[in-house]
Amino acid sequence: MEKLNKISQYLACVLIIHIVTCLAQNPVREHIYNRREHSLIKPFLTAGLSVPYWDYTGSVIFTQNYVRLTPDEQSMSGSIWNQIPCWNRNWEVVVDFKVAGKGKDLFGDGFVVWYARDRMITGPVFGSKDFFSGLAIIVDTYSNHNGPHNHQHPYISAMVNNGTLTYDHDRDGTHTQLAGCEARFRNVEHTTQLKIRYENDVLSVHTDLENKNEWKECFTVDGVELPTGYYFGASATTGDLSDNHLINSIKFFELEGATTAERSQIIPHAAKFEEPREHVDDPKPGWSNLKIFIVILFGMIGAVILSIGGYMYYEKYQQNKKKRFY
Ligand SMILES: [Ca+2]
Repeated sequence: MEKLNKISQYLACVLIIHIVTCLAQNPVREHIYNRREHSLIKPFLTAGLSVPYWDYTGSVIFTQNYVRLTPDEQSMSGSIWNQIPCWNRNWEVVVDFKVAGKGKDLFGDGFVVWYARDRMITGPVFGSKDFFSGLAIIVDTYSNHNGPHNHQHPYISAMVNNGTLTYDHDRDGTHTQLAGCEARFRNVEHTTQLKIRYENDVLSVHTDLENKNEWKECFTVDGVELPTGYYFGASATTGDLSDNHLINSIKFFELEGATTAERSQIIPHAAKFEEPREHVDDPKPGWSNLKIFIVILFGMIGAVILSIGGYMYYEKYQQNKKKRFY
């Protein structure tokens, strides 16, 4: 009997140690659940050649290993859209992607990961509609603009739109972005990933681009209000310049927080972002300091010559006047 007690005590001890170890390894606070209906994972195609939970437009093709949004050819455009609206208050989406092409210095245009009200509508914003409602995580590979907002490309940025803002390609969307970061991911062999996390109105984007298997912060912004009931999607476009834009997987994770329809009526809003400004053409190149100096110098010389000339004329006039009296 005593032996049985000791054994049960021992087993209880082992069980407690096991639970404590498990809790230490998997902190309870995360509560992340992968949700299949918002994810795009292999095998993409069913036996009947349909794609569960996703629709697609344009140049999209599905292979065994990836979904190709565009090929490395000019003037291509394609999008994929989740069929099921997302009712989760808090979520995380991990996009495994590949951007590669023949172009060494010139390539484009890029792709967008969407959380938007309207789906399957093609348009000018990387293959999808402008004046959208929702969130766009824009992965812009081509710099359309060298100006005051200049940064290196590729560039990842976020835009929240309530349907009234236009994405200004000529300014690479810098007038409407919440935040952004430079990123290098083209033509690499290893996996490149993007993690978009939306939790209690805080939006953060992390990248894993250097094959180190660790997340690097791109940006975090708070005060981002997004309704529930929108759709996830991805779209890409090529123009004069091109690239293969491939999606290897989209994994959706449910974070702790209510699944709610109550938030479906709120209007997308970001507390902090650059106010939309009128599209102003670049100013004509300004005068250089040297040019200004030369102009001032010649101006002064001119003024001196005029003064001397004037004085000499005056002197001569006075002399002529005196002559007339004599
Ligand atoms: Ca661009």
